[in-house]
Amino acid sequence: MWKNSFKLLSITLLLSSIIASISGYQIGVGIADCTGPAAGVNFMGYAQLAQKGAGIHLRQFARAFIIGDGTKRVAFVSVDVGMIGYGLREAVIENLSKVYGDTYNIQNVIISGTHTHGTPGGFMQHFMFDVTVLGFVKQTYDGYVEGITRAITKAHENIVNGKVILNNGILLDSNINRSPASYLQNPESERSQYDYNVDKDMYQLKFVDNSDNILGLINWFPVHPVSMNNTNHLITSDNVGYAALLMEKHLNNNAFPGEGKIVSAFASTNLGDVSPNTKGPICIDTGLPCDEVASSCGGTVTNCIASGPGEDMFESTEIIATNMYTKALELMSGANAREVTGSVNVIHQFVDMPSQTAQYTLGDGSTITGKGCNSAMGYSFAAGTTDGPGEFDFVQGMTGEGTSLWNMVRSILAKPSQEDIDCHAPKPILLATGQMKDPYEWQPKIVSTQLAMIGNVAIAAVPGEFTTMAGRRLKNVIKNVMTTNGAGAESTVILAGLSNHYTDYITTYEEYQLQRYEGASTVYGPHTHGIYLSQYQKLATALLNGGSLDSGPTPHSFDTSKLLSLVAPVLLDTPDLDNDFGTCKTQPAKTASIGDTVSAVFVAGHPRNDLKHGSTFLTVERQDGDYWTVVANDAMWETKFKWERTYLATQEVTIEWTIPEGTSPGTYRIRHFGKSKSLFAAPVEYIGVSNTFQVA
Ligand SMILES: *[C@@H]1O[C@H](CO)[C@@H](O)[C@H](O)[C@H]1NC(C)=O
Ligand SMILES: *[C@H]1O[C@H](CO)[C@@H](O)[C@H](O)[C@H]1NC(C)=O
Repeated sequence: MWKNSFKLLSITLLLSSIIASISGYQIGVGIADCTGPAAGVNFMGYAQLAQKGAGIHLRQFARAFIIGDGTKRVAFVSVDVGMIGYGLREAVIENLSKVYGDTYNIQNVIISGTHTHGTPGGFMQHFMFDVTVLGFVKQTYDGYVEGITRAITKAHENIVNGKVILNNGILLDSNINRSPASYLQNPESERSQYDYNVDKDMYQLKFVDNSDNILGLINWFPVHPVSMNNTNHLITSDNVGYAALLMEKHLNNNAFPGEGKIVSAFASTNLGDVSPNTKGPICIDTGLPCDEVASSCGGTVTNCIASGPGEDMFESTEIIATNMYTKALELMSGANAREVTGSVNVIHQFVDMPSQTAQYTLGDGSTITGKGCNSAMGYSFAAGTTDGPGEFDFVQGMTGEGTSLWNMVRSILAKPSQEDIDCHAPKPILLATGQMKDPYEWQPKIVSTQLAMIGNVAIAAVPGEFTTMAGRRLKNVIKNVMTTNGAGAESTVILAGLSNHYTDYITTYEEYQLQRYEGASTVYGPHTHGIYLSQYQKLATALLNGGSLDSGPTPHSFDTSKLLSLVAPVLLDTPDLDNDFGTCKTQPAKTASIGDTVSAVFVAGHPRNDLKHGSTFLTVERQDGDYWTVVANDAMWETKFKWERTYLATQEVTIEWTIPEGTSPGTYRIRHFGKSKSLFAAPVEYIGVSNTFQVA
């Protein structure tokens, strides 16, 4: 008996060592639609109450990648959302645990938001982040949880043996620094080590099976997905989302969005001070440059707006997306790429930020010690940025007290304590969120920190938006731990931004002093960045030495049924007087050519009656004999789905299709799929169809 077991054990050991050497990693990729309510919910990002959703340009997707080495695994998910909240991640992990036990847990799941500013909000729970969306929106939250869960489930089901390949390269003309004056606060000796004031490197992990067939890609390039500005009301995944769609279309033989097997994410990284609006800011009323530090024109920020490189926001989105896609394609083809080998490891710890003290190195090499503060937002936070200015009389770079109106509002909410004031200096406190408990916690106090390694490639999952230099310093600290622990000189650190938790911005200590928007939004005070430097150093050291850390304190969690919500549900849809739901009120033109935009208007129910995940509100169809072939749906660049309330409960949708190159001539039609709701009844389906039209 003993002998047999021993024999079996040695055979197993022998086998597993052979398998390990020939099979490398276990890799699974998956993509799922996670689009939020298509209309009636405010977008998350610009904090503009007027920016309410009213249709779809590009659907939202969750893209999941599982990488295992036979012992350990890590799941990385990039999601087309503004950011990730603790509750969202917790709910995804809980859902997964019902099927997979503890295979996917708080330790090994990284969920990173792309930071698009064109998607529905209301899923964050912390009051600060839901207030501009009029509170918690359960439908958004459930839609995101469900989509992300499904992407990971699909990735799990697709696991095969494969390899990981790393590449990187420079992409120019696609990002600029939107706070160059802050960047200049970093010492010259440090800045001179870099060619640009933003990172221009795109990092790519390519996943292939053992026959070198591509499974998927994760690309990281630092840029805010704010090519679409705050006047946009159509759901969009913005520049990074469109880059992903272009790549997936290419790799999947023109499959429709989300329907191909090969998945390519363009994930967020140290984009804190990085804008895609490459023409830079000007005063749109006078054409003159804005004030460099205040980002103001004639004393207010409202007219200091950045744009470009295109003529309008759609063209700008397309240009930046195409640049990223083209670069990623070049990296994928493999020159200078290296295969990643070595074990998979991941470590996670929650940290109570206000109670931390850290000793760390500044840009000039000197050492400083400082402590965390209770969370608070500075005055210049309300000024917004040149990608989307604020609405009141705030400017950037405010280190003195502001107007009396805001001082009054502030004192109603919560007066900062003397300790808060001293701790955050030189930041003048607008919102002492750490003191604000009404109606519940405003900003997190306990945050998630996490570090994964695949061989000697580290992925640092950070809970917010690191600026360029803040990101570089963090990467250097981790790389230093790696090289001194024998991981080799070619060790690479990738920063995965807006992961797991959201805590606004993280600037360097030097940048913080100027109190532009990013510094004013660095919530735990001047040493926030230093605390992260020492925390990730600790994570890296523990991970490389096979040690483990305690899980840290438990973050505040919310009962979703008790969260404040001012977004009313859909009670009732009424058709218009003479026409039933689905009636095509305005028919498309009878003939059209490539490049033209064809449109049709339908009597509609509210799009919030159904998220239509994995489905569509519209199709464009071509007649092939007795059949109709779908040539476009609502997730594609060339279509737009626009919703409008025409009278009380009466609504219509306009469907537009810009006929792309390569469309075959023939007979076409547009269909609309919706649901309508009567009082106290569940929504019922209806279908609308337009007259046919000819594409010449
Ligand atoms: C947004 O972009 C459009 C062009 O697409 C432009 O007309 C408008 O002025 C921009 N608005 C803001 C606030 O950036
Ligand atoms: C997971 O949880 C959410 C709510 O937390 C729920 O709406 C969703 O349907 C659940 N199931 C799946 C498979 O995502």
